[in-house]
Amino acid sequence: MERTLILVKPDAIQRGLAGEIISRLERRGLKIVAMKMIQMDRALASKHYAVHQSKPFFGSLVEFITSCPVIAAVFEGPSAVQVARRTMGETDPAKSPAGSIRGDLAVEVQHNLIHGSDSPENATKEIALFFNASEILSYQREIDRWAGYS
Ligand code: IDP
Ligand code: MG
Repeated sequence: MERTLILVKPDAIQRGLAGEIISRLERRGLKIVAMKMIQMDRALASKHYAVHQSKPFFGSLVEFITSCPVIAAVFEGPSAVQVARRTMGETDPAKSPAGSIRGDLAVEVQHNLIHGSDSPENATKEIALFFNASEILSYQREIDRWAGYS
């Protein structure tokens, strides 16, 4: 069982696409184990996107991600990182396949609606930036019980 950090970005909130995006991840089979709406500040944005600090788009990326509230969530499931990334599509919506979130709903690279962790190691780090352990409410045991596994 794996976890990944998802951010529903400001463009998605402003366009009223939060439900659609969350729904696609849920319908894929990932489970929400934590979720909150937050206004990211520059400090959090800089930490979250530290790997992109030297890129020419870093400044505008921080401006964008702090421009209005985002929904931060942790999704859980088998291969959650890869499953979420495939459901999202490529970084550039223009290169994303139809059927993916970015391929169906976005056109430009900065305003690509959603963040998803790119590795299990980064997922662990990113989740810790946004959530305390006590805010992550896994109910896998209940799901196993319904399925008759325990
Ligand atoms: P990812 O979100 O698919 O993991 P990253 O390469 O980690 O993509 O880039 C982080 C975010 O920075 C992207 O989701 C996008 O919003 C923005 N971004 C990436 N490349 C560019 C670019 O070339 N121009 C403007 N913004 C970019
Ligand atoms: Mg990334």
